[in-house]
Amino acid sequence: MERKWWHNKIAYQIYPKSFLDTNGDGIGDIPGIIEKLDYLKSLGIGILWVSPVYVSPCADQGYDIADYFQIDPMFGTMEDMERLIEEAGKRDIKILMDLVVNHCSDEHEWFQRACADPEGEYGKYFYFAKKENGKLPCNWRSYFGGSVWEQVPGTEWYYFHLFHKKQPDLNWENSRLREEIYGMMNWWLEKGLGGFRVDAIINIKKPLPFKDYPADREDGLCDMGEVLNHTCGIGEFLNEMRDRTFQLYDAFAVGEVFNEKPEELNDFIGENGYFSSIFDFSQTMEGKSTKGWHENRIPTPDDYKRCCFGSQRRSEGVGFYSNVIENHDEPRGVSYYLPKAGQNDMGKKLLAAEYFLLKGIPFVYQGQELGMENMKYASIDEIDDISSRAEYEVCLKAGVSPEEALKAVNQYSRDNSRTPFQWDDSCHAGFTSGTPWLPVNPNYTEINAKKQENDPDSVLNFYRALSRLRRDPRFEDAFVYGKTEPYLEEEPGIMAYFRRWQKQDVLVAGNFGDEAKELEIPSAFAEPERILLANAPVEFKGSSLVLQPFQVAVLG
Ligand code: TEU
Ligand code: CA
Repeated sequence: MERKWWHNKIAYQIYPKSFLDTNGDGIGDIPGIIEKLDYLKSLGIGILWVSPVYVSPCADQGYDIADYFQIDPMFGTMEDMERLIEEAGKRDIKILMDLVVNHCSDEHEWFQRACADPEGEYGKYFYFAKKENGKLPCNWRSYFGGSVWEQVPGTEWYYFHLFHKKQPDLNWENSRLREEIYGMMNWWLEKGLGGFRVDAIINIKKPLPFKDYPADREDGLCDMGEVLNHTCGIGEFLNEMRDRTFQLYDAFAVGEVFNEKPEELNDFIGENGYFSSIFDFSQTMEGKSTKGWHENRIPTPDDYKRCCFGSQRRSEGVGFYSNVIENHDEPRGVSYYLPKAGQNDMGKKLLAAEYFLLKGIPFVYQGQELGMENMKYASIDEIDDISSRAEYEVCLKAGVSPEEALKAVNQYSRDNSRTPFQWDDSCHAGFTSGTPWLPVNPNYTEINAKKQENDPDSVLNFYRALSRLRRDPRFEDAFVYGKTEPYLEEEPGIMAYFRRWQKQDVLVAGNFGDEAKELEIPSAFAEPERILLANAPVEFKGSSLVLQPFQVAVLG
């Protein structure tokens, strides 16, 4: 396999609005990111994905772009962005912009022109239709609830949106639209970007002509998962996009892809795949229901292990997944994958080591390195996120009590991970001198970067150690290119694996159970000098490794 510059990188996701506010308006900004580049460097970060900072009315927190060529004043200026790229570059950190091209904002000039003349040139940048015999072209349910069709006020026209109605879908069948997008991407790449995180990209291909699929709820609509099962031919767009953009710049592109079939993985991330990598969402998808959040089931540690190992097997010899435990769309990983008894520093380090040392590119979401946790919401009125509000309604419509619906929102709300970064124990966690746009998690007095900075046993310093270990020349090839070999896979509560590469051999072993366990390991590993990292003192009994509850040990 040809070695690429991104193979051995550790990536970090910034949700700018909640990272650091430097001008007191309560909104994180680009100067705030620049201020913390040394902090990120101290974590060994080599790739920085910045969630959208383009001009946006913020119906979906920047994922509704009104101008792809301008920075929204709430985040700063284009000069700030250029300075970020430059300053990051000095520290050997590459910036990824978020590429949101399945849709734009309804306030984008293209859409404004399209609405003025749906049959004109810009109308073809979107999907417009009229009812026929009183019926819309299809009964698909948008991701944020309700029909994908929305009426253009004062006309008989409807436009298509897979997400919020303020996010009209772009028509990728139109080659002029595609040219506009590639031109825009290359304009950004010319600025020295490292590449893109590619948003919601599986949705750009629609199975046409539009038609109904069987309804799966009382609303008479059908889930997009079903529609995507009927979709083929996205490869033509994605190959073209790669050839016309990423490839010309040796850029890193990580796709937000949920539904790749095993036999398609090579097309997505193989040697000449559409993307450099795609996120592994197998654990994220585990237990999710199409009926709504109230029907979801939280994965157990054994589910988690099965998902991770499944992905490791599928991708072996094919390419690199990007590994995450959370992002801006998910609850905090430590509040989700860890059993209650393990939701403490010990458990947080266990989960960190387990996912971070898998094959693939580890992505850390801001605050994850501190072990930031879910928020507690006492009422739906405290929720900002449009998707959570819509899901709350879905629960109520399904006959779930308001208490249960609120419980589901507490568990799954996207706001959980969007609360401001906890820098210190001063007012608003040091995030802003003003009023934060979203309340800070009250646990900031306990969980904050300043407190963890000087504590050698903090979660933060454990992440730093993990990141140093991954780049340790003695083991780097094993961690980057080595095969993942599950060990004692059937042992409940235990997640253990080897990473093997030529003469380098590493064993990662962790206990998600609340009782100590003795694991028989190859005797060569059962030596104190082979302990590379652990979250508690490691004990050997002959050639057995004794793991306390929520203990993890890395041996090599
Ligand atoms: O997400 C795409 C997506 O399909 C889901 O993550 C979706 O947001 C979630 O299931 C709803 O609860 C991307 C972005 O990551 C997300 O923030 C945006 O809202 C979405 O695209 C639209 O741009
Ligand atoms: Ca600000």
